[in-house]
Amino acid sequence: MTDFLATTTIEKAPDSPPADADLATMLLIRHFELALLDLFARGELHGTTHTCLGQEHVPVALAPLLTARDYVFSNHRGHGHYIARFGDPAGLLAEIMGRAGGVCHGVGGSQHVFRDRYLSTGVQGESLPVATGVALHLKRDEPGALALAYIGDGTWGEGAVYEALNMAALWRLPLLVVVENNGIAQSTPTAAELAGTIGGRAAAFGCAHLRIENTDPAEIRAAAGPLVERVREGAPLVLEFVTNRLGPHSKGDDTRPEAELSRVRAADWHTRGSGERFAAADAAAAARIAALVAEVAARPPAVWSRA
Ligand SMILES: Cc1ncc(C[n+]2csc(CCOP(=O)(O)OP(=O)(O)O)c2C)c(N)n1
Repeated sequence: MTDFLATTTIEKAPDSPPADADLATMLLIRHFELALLDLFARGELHGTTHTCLGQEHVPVALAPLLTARDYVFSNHRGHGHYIARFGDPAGLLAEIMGRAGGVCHGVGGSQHVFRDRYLSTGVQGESLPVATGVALHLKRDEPGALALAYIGDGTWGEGAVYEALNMAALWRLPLLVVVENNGIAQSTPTAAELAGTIGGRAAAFGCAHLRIENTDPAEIRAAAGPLVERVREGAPLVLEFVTNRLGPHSKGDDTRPEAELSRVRAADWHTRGSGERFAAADAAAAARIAALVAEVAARPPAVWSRA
């Protein structure tokens, strides 16, 4: 096994807040998600949602490593993936609220969003075989572009994940698998459902694996950037982020003991944020989202037509 294939870990960032632009997007996602939970609690949203509270840094770190030609396949916990990719909280909020201006005219909702080369699904593991097929197309017809698929740790329980990785590795496809390992799948701790490690799984297919225990987007990019460039040349990569799921699985369904919730809150990047720069950016993001919620709530319902 070469150094390139070996599992590497980059560890915790210092507690200083990220650079301004990254911090602003992380906070925008944070307040977007908090607003959604609030809207649900007030009975103003229907259906369901899964927030990415605690995981905001992941798509923020990756966004500048991607180009417009790359495909992104998101999952049920995808609001941050979308906002980091497009900088469009208004289109997503309108989509989730079923209001005019929704990115899919209100028919996609929280989990099924389609825009340009971005597609999300609520079906666990569904996206990886699709991303692998797209990666094959890219290799043949658009060399240099890649397909990224976000999955959770629990999604390694889906056989389709292994079939996809096998083909991607065999055919040397530009596939980037981003694992948000938050230590839990709905209500099942990872330790109770996953034998071995995610790095071991990547190694079994001869894929590179980078494990990231860091929430600073710039540090993450410095470590992951060169490996992402190799993905473009046909070296599939499993990027594993060790994260915390700060909120419930969806809305109000958190079964974790209080001690675990306290640990998760203490480790959260937002809890650890401090200083005037952080406080000012936090207040600005909260105000922007509050204004957005009021503005979108006042819009007429979304209308979808097949035309
Ligand atoms: C095929 C399939 N089975 C079950 C579900 C129900 N479900 C939605 S999310 C989830 C847990 C996902 O856990 P993980 O992959 O770790 O992601 P996380 O929710 O922690 O981000 C389950 C079981 C589903 N959406 N799709």
